Amino acid sequence: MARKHSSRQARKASPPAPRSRRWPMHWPIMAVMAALLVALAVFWLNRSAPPRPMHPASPSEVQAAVGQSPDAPERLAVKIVSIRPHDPNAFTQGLFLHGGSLFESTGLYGESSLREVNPETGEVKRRVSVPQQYFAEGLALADGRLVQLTWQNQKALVYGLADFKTAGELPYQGEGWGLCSDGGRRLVMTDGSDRLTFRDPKTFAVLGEVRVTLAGQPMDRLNELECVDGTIYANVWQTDDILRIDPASGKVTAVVDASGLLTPAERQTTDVLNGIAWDPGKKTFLITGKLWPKMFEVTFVPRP
Ligand SMILES: [Ca+2]
Repeated sequence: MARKHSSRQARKASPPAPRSRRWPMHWPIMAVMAALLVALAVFWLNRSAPPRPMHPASPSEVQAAVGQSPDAPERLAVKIVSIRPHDPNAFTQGLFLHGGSLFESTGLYGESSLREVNPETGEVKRRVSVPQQYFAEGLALADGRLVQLTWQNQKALVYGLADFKTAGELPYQGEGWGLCSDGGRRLVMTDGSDRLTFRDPKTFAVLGEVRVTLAGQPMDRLNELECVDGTIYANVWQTDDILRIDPASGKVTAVVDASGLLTPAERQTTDVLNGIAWDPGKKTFLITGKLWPKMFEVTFVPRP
């Protein structure tokens, strides 16, 4: 008690302590100043950080950013050779030419199909429906059979080339997007990422994989594929860009700007570009897309 009393007295009696009297008067000002400094720092940091894109950069955007550096891939455009009809109800997911016929896989639940199409007229010569639980994706010829990916069922559907009869299933892990046959030696598959997976054409076993980069940046959303003499072409989902890829390194060696094939009015009723088929006889590509009313026979030329 005595100590308490005496100390209270002492405090009361002692002269004002300059520090303790000034501090209570100024701390709100200092707190406000500190808050202002923090706010300024946050503002400055946000300003100096690169803007976050609303979506991953498209290959064309990355290429434009790279400019003419030694790492920059070739800039190509499409030159139209001819225009053919395409079933506007075909939600194209896979496309390739074999023996003068076009083989096409179409997607969507309840609407997926496997087709043989006349490449000149767009006439559907044969068509089988895919069971409604599957959303069909990429298509390729593998070991003499047609192999059709499914989006999320983790199995490929196998058909006889001559009769389109079901001939088994091949399991895999992850999503199925695009597929092409690399000279019959191996299959190349995409899954919506930046990865190309190489698979055994008979067993579908994984033989290896490579990540695709453009000037060091990963290129994801790789979709429909076309294997052409050891080079891989992939269109990029939700863009009009087609990439030419070196499968050994994963490096993009050219970006093909395939925009402008459809008219603005046609774009209103169609989905994205998704279909590349190489014609080895004519050295041209057939390009189409989901619900596109046309197929375009094109060559890839230097961009103007
Ligand atoms: Ca293809």
